Amino acid sequence: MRVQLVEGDITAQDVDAIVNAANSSLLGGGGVDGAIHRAGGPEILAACRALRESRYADGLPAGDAVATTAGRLSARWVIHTVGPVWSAHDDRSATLRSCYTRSIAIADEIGAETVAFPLVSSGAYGWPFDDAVRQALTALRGAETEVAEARLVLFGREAYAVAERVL
Ligand code: AR6
Repeated sequence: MRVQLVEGDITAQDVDAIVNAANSSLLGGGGVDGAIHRAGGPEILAACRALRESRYADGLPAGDAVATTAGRLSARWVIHTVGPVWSAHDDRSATLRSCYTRSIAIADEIGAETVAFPLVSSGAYGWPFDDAVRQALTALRGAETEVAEARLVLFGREAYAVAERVL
């Protein structure tokens, strides 16, 4: 799998699947989650509600991932994953890497060949930016998959510059 850094808005990526940095409720939020629901429209929320009424009555656990329609986005699917909240005294990095590897496994299941990721947990969930990039790249580079391309989408020039330095 090719892994590359891209600067931009994840909702504008021309890929088969877009990964959402959601929360366990799957019912929307701010940041990248809000942007994806706004751009994709109400079909995504309806699909998330259906998941809460069936497989994920207690919510989607941190580190796991699940796919829904992408509504009116150009992607076919949104893969929702839930990052861990940063903790200075508890190492949750395996859960963060699992967001990437589980999302790639879901992409394999649905047949997505190109997947765009946001930098999970690096916003509202407070993960230090450099380390969030490091965890993402470690997880993606180690993944065994049929996915041809994973794009890590950095929001803004500064975020992109920092990620490039880490790379
Ligand atoms: N495209 C790409 N990246 C973006 C975009 C965008 N349109 N918008 C923001 N980012 P966050 P988290 C970047 O907070 O830390 C939500 O409320 C942003 O700059 O979206 O995993 C959920 O519902 C940051 O680097 O996700 C959860 O409650 C990165 O995306 C909670 O936030 C992730 O920031 C999840 O927090």
